[in-house]
Amino acid sequence: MKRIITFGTFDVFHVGHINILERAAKYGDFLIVGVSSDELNYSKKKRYPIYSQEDRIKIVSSLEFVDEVFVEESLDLKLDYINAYKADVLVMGDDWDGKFDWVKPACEVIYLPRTPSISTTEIIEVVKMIK
Ligand code: C2G
Repeated sequence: MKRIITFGTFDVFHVGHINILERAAKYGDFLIVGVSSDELNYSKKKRYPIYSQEDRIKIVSSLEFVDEVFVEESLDLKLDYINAYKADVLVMGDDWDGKFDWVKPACEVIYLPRTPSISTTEIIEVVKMIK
């Protein structure tokens, strides 16, 4: 039984998020998702996500290929989460390419290509321009 872990904010949930979670799930038998807390986002981006942590967790938990969800409180705790959830493989989008290689050899690390032409930031920009 292979356990996969991935992390993300999953704000303004879109098809790029579905695609990475669906592909991550195919690498094993059990998919665990760390959803970044509102405070972690604030510390990184100096703004809170549009969707609350509670709503983002509810959306990700509702997906049929997601088995377990927890709150990611800090980027520096990756290894602790990997160990706590007994993950065999860490999957991330390739915007993070190389950034989490330091968790090897605790687990395998795979970076998957991002879905082109869609992001939360772009959606927010487009919506802002609508009159
Ligand atoms: N993603 C993707 N294609 C897109 C947009 C996002 O494959 N068009 C992927 C990202 O590469 C990431 C996941 O979806 O693996 C979640 O993306 P974000 O919500 O932007 O998460 P992020 O803020 O990058 O994660 O430990 C990492 C943190 O949790 C932050």
